[in-house]
Amino acid sequence: MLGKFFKKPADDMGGRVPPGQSLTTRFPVLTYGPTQHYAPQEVAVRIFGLAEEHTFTWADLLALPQTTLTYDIHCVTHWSKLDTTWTGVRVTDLITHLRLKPGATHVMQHSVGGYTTNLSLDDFVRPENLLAHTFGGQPLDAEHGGPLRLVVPHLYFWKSAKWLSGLEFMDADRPGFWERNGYHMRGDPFQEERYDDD
Ligand SMILES: Nc1nc2c(c(=O)[nH]1)N[C@H]1C(S)=C(S)[C@@H](COP(=O)(O)O)O[C@H]1N2
Ligand SMILES: [Mo]
Repeated sequence: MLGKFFKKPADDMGGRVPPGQSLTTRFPVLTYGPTQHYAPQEVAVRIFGLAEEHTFTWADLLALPQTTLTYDIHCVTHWSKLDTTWTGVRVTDLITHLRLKPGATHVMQHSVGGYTTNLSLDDFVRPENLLAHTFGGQPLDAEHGGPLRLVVPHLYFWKSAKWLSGLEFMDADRPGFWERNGYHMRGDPFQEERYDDD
Protein backbone atom coordinates (compact mmCIF):
# COMPACT_ATOMS: atom_id res chain seq x y z
CA MET A 1 0.00 0.00 0.00
CA LEU A 2 3.00 2.31 0.34
CA GLY A 3 3.53 4.45 -2.70
CA LYS A 4 0.64 6.11 -4.38
CA PHE A 5 -1.37 7.16 -1.37
CA PHE A 6 1.04 6.96 1.52
CA LYS A 7 4.17 8.88 2.13
CA LYS A 8 6.83 8.31 4.72
CA PRO A 9 7.07 11.32 7.00
CA ALA A 10 10.16 13.36 6.13
CA ASP A 11 10.59 13.63 9.85
CA ASP A 12 8.25 12.76 12.68
CA MET A 13 6.50 16.15 12.43
CA GLY A 14 7.86 17.26 15.78
CA GLY A 15 7.01 14.00 17.51
CA ARG A 16 3.47 13.74 16.13
CA VAL A 17 4.00 10.66 13.99
CA PRO A 18 4.49 7.47 16.03
CA PRO A 19 7.24 5.02 15.07
CA GLY A 20 6.43 2.71 12.16
CA GLN A 21 3.63 4.93 10.80
CA SER A 22 3.24 6.60 7.39
CA LEU A 23 1.08 9.62 6.68
CA THR A 24 -1.98 9.49 4.50
CA THR A 25 -4.27 12.28 3.39
CA ARG A 26 -6.97 9.76 2.48
CA PHE A 27 -9.27 8.26 5.07
CA PRO A 28 -8.96 4.48 4.73
CA VAL A 29 -11.94 2.37 5.81
CA LEU A 30 -11.13 -0.56 8.07
CA THR A 31 -14.07 -2.71 9.08
CA TYR A 32 -14.20 -6.36 9.98
CA GLY A 33 -17.51 -7.47 8.47
CA PRO A 34 -20.22 -5.36 6.88
CA THR A 35 -20.81 -1.63 7.21
CA GLN A 36 -23.82 -0.97 9.44
CA HIS A 37 -26.54 1.30 8.08
CA TYR A 38 -29.14 2.89 10.35
CA ALA A 39 -30.73 6.25 11.01
CA PRO A 40 -29.61 8.64 13.75
CA GLN A 41 -33.03 8.20 15.35
CA GLU A 42 -32.14 4.54 15.89
CA VAL A 43 -28.97 5.36 17.84
CA ALA A 44 -29.10 3.89 21.35
CA VAL A 45 -26.06 3.69 23.59
CA ARG A 46 -26.77 1.30 26.41
CA ILE A 47 -24.87 1.78 29.67
CA PHE A 48 -24.61 -1.47 31.61
CA GLY A 49 -22.43 -3.68 33.78
CA LEU A 50 -20.99 -1.86 36.79
CA ALA A 51 -23.05 1.26 36.16
CA GLU A 52 -26.67 2.19 36.61
CA GLU A 53 -28.47 0.91 33.50
CA HIS A 54 -29.38 3.71 31.15
CA THR A 55 -29.81 4.12 27.40
CA PHE A 56 -28.84 7.35 25.66
CA THR A 57 -30.85 8.15 22.55
CA TRP A 58 -29.74 10.45 19.73
CA ALA A 59 -31.81 13.26 21.26
CA ASP A 60 -30.23 12.67 24.68
CA LEU A 61 -26.76 12.89 23.17
CA LEU A 62 -27.52 16.06 21.18
CA ALA A 63 -28.86 17.67 24.37
CA LEU A 64 -25.40 17.34 25.96
CA PRO A 65 -22.65 19.90 25.24
CA GLN A 66 -21.20 19.47 21.73
CA THR A 67 -17.46 19.80 21.26
CA THR A 68 -15.33 20.05 18.10
CA LEU A 69 -11.72 18.87 18.35
CA THR A 70 -8.89 18.39 15.85
CA TYR A 71 -6.28 15.71 16.36
CA ASP A 72 -4.23 12.97 14.72
CA ILE A 73 -5.34 9.33 14.35
CA HIS A 74 -3.13 6.26 14.04
CA CYS A 75 -4.12 2.85 12.70
CA VAL A 76 -2.20 -0.28 13.63
CA THR A 77 -1.97 -1.08 9.89
CA HIS A 78 0.68 1.70 9.76
CA TRP A 79 -1.25 4.73 8.54
CA SER A 80 -1.60 7.97 10.43
CA LYS A 81 -3.78 10.90 9.44
CA LEU A 82 -3.03 14.33 10.88
CA ASP A 83 -5.51 17.03 11.87
CA THR A 84 -8.81 15.17 11.68
CA THR A 85 -11.74 17.23 13.00
CA TRP A 86 -14.56 15.59 14.93
CA THR A 87 -17.69 16.88 16.66
CA GLY A 88 -19.63 15.10 19.36
CA VAL A 89 -20.03 14.59 23.08
CA ARG A 90 -16.92 14.46 25.22
CA VAL A 91 -16.65 11.32 27.34
CA THR A 92 -15.88 13.67 30.24
CA ASP A 93 -19.28 15.32 29.72
CA LEU A 94 -21.13 12.01 29.30
CA ILE A 95 -19.58 10.55 32.44
CA THR A 96 -21.17 13.20 34.67
CA HIS A 97 -24.53 11.62 33.71
CA LEU A 98 -23.46 8.07 34.58
CA ARG A 99 -23.54 6.39 37.96
CA LEU A 100 -20.65 3.97 38.05
CA LYS A 101 -20.69 1.27 40.69
CA PRO A 102 -17.78 0.60 43.05
CA GLY A 103 -15.11 -1.56 41.48
CA ALA A 104 -15.53 -0.35 37.88
CA THR A 105 -12.02 -0.16 36.39
CA HIS A 106 -12.54 -0.92 32.68
CA VAL A 107 -15.06 -0.43 29.92
CA MET A 108 -16.00 -2.54 26.90
CA GLN A 109 -17.22 -0.62 23.86
CA HIS A 110 -19.95 -2.52 21.99
CA SER A 111 -20.98 -1.89 18.39
CA VAL A 112 -23.98 -2.70 16.28
CA GLY A 113 -22.84 -5.84 14.44
CA GLY A 114 -20.95 -7.24 17.40
CA TYR A 115 -17.54 -5.53 17.34
CA THR A 116 -16.08 -4.90 20.79
CA THR A 117 -12.95 -3.23 22.14
CA ASN A 118 -11.77 -2.70 25.70
CA LEU A 119 -10.29 0.30 27.53
CA SER A 120 -9.19 1.07 31.06
CA LEU A 121 -11.25 3.82 32.71
CA ASP A 122 -8.17 6.06 32.61
CA ASP A 123 -7.98 5.66 28.83
CA PHE A 124 -11.75 6.13 28.48
CA VAL A 125 -12.27 9.22 30.64
CA ARG A 126 -10.09 11.71 28.79
CA PRO A 127 -11.16 15.15 27.58
CA GLU A 128 -10.20 14.47 23.95
CA ASN A 129 -12.32 11.31 23.65
CA LEU A 130 -15.57 11.94 21.77
CA LEU A 131 -18.79 10.14 20.99
CA ALA A 132 -18.56 11.59 17.50
CA HIS A 133 -21.34 12.11 14.96
CA THR A 134 -19.63 14.66 12.69
CA PHE A 135 -16.36 14.50 10.76
CA GLY A 136 -14.90 17.61 9.11
CA GLY A 137 -18.20 19.41 9.63
CA GLN A 138 -20.25 16.73 7.82
CA PRO A 139 -22.37 13.95 9.28
CA LEU A 140 -20.09 10.96 9.82
CA ASP A 141 -20.35 8.49 6.91
CA ALA A 142 -21.70 5.04 7.69
CA GLU A 143 -18.46 3.43 6.56
CA HIS A 144 -16.55 5.46 9.17
CA GLY A 145 -19.00 4.55 11.93
CA GLY A 146 -21.87 6.98 11.49
CA PRO A 147 -24.29 7.87 12.92
CA LEU A 148 -22.13 7.59 16.06
CA ARG A 149 -18.71 6.23 16.96
CA LEU A 150 -16.25 6.64 19.76
CA VAL A 151 -12.95 8.37 18.98
CA VAL A 152 -10.03 7.66 21.31
CA PRO A 153 -7.15 9.36 19.51
CA HIS A 154 -4.30 8.57 21.90
CA LEU A 155 -4.58 4.82 21.15
CA TYR A 156 -4.50 2.89 17.84
CA PHE A 157 -7.73 3.43 15.95
CA TRP A 158 -9.06 -0.09 16.53
CA LYS A 159 -9.81 1.24 20.06
CA SER A 160 -12.41 3.61 18.53
CA ALA A 161 -15.61 1.59 18.03
CA LYS A 162 -17.75 2.49 15.03
CA TRP A 163 -21.60 2.27 15.34
CA LEU A 164 -21.40 2.54 19.11
CA SER A 165 -24.26 0.70 20.81
CA GLY A 166 -23.08 0.09 24.35
CA LEU A 167 -20.62 0.84 27.12
CA GLU A 168 -20.18 -2.00 29.57
CA PHE A 169 -18.38 -1.16 32.80
CA MET A 170 -16.26 -3.98 34.23
CA ASP A 171 -14.22 -4.77 37.33
CA ALA A 172 -11.32 -6.22 35.30
CA ASP A 173 -9.77 -5.91 31.86
CA ARG A 174 -11.30 -8.21 29.25
CA PRO A 175 -10.23 -8.53 25.62
CA GLY A 176 -12.47 -7.22 22.85
CA PHE A 177 -12.63 -8.53 19.29
CA TRP A 178 -9.12 -7.71 18.02
CA GLU A 179 -7.57 -8.14 21.45
CA ARG A 180 -8.81 -11.76 21.49
CA ASN A 181 -7.22 -12.13 18.08
CA GLY A 182 -3.75 -11.08 19.17
CA TYR A 183 -3.86 -7.30 19.33
CA HIS A 184 -2.41 -5.56 22.36
CA MET A 185 -4.71 -4.95 25.33
CA ARG A 186 -3.87 -1.21 25.41
CA GLY A 187 -2.56 -0.16 21.99
CA ASP A 188 -0.45 2.96 22.58
CA PRO A 189 0.94 3.94 19.15
CA PHE A 190 3.90 5.80 20.63
CA GLN A 191 4.95 2.59 22.42
CA GLU A 192 4.14 0.54 19.28
CA GLU A 193 1.77 -1.66 21.29
CA ARG A 194 0.50 -3.43 18.18
CA TYR A 195 0.33 -7.13 18.98
CA ASP A 196 0.59 -8.86 22.31
CA ASP A 197 3.48 -11.08 21.17
CA ASP A 198 5.62 -7.99 20.44
N1 LIG B 1 -17.69 -1.55 14.89
C1 LIG B 1 -16.44 -1.54 14.43
N2 LIG B 1 -15.62 -0.58 14.85
C2 LIG B 1 -14.34 -0.54 14.41
C3 LIG B 1 -13.84 -1.52 13.51
C4 LIG B 1 -14.75 -2.53 13.08
O1 LIG B 1 -14.39 -3.43 12.32
N3 LIG B 1 -16.04 -2.50 13.55
N4 LIG B 1 -12.54 -1.46 13.08
C5 LIG B 1 -11.59 -0.73 13.92
C6 LIG B 1 -10.33 -0.50 13.26
S1 LIG B 1 -9.24 -1.80 13.15
C7 LIG B 1 -9.97 0.74 12.82
S2 LIG B 1 -8.41 1.06 12.21
C8 LIG B 1 -10.93 1.85 12.79
C9 LIG B 1 -11.10 2.29 11.36
O2 LIG B 1 -11.96 3.38 11.28
P1 LIG B 1 -12.24 3.98 9.83
O3 LIG B 1 -12.82 2.87 8.99
O4 LIG B 1 -13.16 5.12 10.06
O5 LIG B 1 -10.90 4.42 9.30
O6 LIG B 1 -12.21 1.49 13.32
C10 LIG B 1 -12.17 0.60 14.39
N5 LIG B 1 -13.53 0.44 14.86
MO1 LIG C 1 -7.15 -0.73 12.46
